Amino acid sequence: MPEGIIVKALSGYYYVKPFQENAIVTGEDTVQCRGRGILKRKEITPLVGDHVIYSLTENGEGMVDDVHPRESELIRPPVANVRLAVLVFSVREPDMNLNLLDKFLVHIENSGLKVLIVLSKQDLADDAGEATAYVKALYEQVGYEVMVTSSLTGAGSEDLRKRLSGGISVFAGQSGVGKSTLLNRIVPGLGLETGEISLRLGRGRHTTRHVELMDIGEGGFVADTPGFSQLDFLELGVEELSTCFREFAPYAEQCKFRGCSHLHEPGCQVISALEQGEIASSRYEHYKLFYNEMKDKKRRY
Ligand SMILES: Nc1nc2c(ncn2[C@@H]2O[C@H](COP(=O)(O)OP(=O)(O)O)[C@@H](O)[C@H]2O)c(=O)[nH]1
Ligand SMILES: [Mg+2]
Ligand SMILES: [Zn+2]
Repeated sequence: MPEGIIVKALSGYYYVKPFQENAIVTGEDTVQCRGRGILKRKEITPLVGDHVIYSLTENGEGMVDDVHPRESELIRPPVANVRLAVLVFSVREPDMNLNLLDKFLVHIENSGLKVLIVLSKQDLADDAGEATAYVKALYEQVGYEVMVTSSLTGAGSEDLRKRLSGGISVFAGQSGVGKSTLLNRIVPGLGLETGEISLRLGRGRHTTRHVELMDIGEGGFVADTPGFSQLDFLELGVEELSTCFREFAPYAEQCKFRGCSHLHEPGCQVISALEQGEIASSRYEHYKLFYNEMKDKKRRY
């Protein structure tokens, strides 16, 4: 029986992109499928990103017969088997927002996804790229993969295209950082709306928009979803926050007190690493900020 990947789910239909010889075949048309009753009895709700087995019916449509076990499952956006979270932050317009970047990273660290940080609109840098180079080095030191791109000059887009092949990625980032322009640059003919228009339409419609995987060739699929940017820390316990700052780990192990919050305790090795410049002050400041935000939130319930 044929197999494929669900690229869209809408009004009770699943749109399945067929596989051939067990590889994702891009450029093929999707098959509009209903879910078989047996899935409901097995309590399986197919998700976008699911690898499914389906059969063709007489009317040119199909039936999803079974869903392969998931490698991962994101709740927001609801996508299965995401391999990579791509965080897009522009050098300017809007300005680089490290607070938001660290917030995204905390959230993703907690989800177990791989992360790629893309610093976009490099052509707008007004300091010969110094600030961008600093941010790149900072996050690489922490252990993240960072790419620098410009959709104007095309810099970095080929590397990014290669990085996205062969799996499902989720793009996240503020409105206007250049996500759609970047995807258009990578995939000729994709034709995503960009700029003012998409900004205006995007506002206030975040919750109702459905998720859809874009076929970007060579087995790569991308979900470009604004929903991912609405982050809160509801699911995360304040005790777990420091583990989401991965560069704290080697120091946190050596703190004098078990359950050290790394805020004021004597013998805190995270604080002494900060003082010795081994932990970036922006990262530590954001840790403190998020910690207090989480405490405040708890108090309010
Ligand atoms: N100078 C410059 N402008 C860009 C670049 N990428 C996108 N833009 C502009 O930034 C605006 C927002 O881009 P868009 O792709 O819609 O952002 P999105 O909301 O993240 O999808 C548009 O006016 C684009 O033309 C870039 O690399 N350099
Ligand atoms: Mg866009
Ligand atoms: Zn400590």
